[in-house]
Amino acid sequence: MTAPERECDEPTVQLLTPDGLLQPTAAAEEYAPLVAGIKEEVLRQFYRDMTFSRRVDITGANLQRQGQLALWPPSFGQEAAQVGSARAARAQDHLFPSYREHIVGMIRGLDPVRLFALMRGVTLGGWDPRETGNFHLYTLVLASQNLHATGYAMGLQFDGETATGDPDRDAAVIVYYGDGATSQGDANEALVFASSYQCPQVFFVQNNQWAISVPVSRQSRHPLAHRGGGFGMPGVRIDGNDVLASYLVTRRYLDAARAGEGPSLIEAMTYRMGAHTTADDPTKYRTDSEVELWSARDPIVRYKTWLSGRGASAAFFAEVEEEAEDMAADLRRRTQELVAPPRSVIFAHVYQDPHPLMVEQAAWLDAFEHSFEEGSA
Ligand SMILES: Cc1ncc(C[n+]2csc(CCOP(=O)(O)OP(=O)(O)O)c2C)c(N)n1
Repeated sequence: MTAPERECDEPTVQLLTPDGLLQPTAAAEEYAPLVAGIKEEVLRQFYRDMTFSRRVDITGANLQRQGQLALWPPSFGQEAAQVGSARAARAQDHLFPSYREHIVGMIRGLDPVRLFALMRGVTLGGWDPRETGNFHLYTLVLASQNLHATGYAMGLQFDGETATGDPDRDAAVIVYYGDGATSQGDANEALVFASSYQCPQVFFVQNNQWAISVPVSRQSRHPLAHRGGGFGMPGVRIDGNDVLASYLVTRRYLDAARAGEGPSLIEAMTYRMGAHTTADDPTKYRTDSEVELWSARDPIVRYKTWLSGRGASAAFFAEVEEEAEDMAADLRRRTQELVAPPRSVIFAHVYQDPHPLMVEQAAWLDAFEHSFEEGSA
């Protein structure tokens, strides 16, 4: 059974229809009046962010095909879910990604060349979250970030960094994970602890319908949003391709978390338009008609239609395109200039003090590398 066949009548918060009309669903009624309160510059920024996100994806995929990156995990199609939720976070909040939240990191100030360095394999790790707006490290170990995030949220609580009543200081945590990751033990343990301790945390599930080749219908027999209720916290399904829904619903639950009202779970219904990664061929397991169905729900197209209807000019859209192209050109240039570190770096962070076996291995590697030099036997 393919993913769309499993779509059901679960109430879904949607403000913008796929045609770009502001027509809130019943579940979105309480959010509809809030749209008018979002400043025009913020609305424009959502569009800029989503355009940048897609441009970064195209750049990453192309560079991988040219042999400049080892791998690229695209977020193509998931722009609205990511941008809306990231823009809902405050400066003091902490964001824990999986491996696909490129624009979330960029919104928090991460230079995308750091992501490309990771995918090029010229760095062993990530970044210092204190320098990236509390955007924590990527992880390929599904749902490991959920435990890190809940641990962090518990820490904020124990340290009195939340629920003090000062909105400029109170902090919350948001963790991003996929529909496949919801089946991991870690994801469920994190929900238990977050609920028991009433942590200031939002669990943001991007239900992009597929866990590589496994459809969400195999992961869960009921909407993932219901998992929230099962753990004693609110669970809400949103149209993840609607940036307004993503922004307003995440803002509401992050505000609640900071105010001491505990955790919540948001299921953002979206679709991975591209491959799982550049190492995957989705035509092997999903149909063209399914992809077409979701293409018609493109998050950027609908938002552009809505913004145009509100008066955004062709000049604005052209300017954003140009900015995105400049960003991509700069990114391509800097990626190709990245230099691989010496192989000995693999020993750098294993032990604090020299370890005899490691010293021996490092010497072996050194001799091995020298054996390729001219004149070596
Ligand atoms: C603990 C663990 N088990 C298995 C894998 C292999 N794996 C990598 S991605 C993936 C599917 C993840 O799907 P989902 O959580 O829906 O996220 P998406 O990639 O669709 O964003 C799997 C099984 C892994 N990385 N980590």
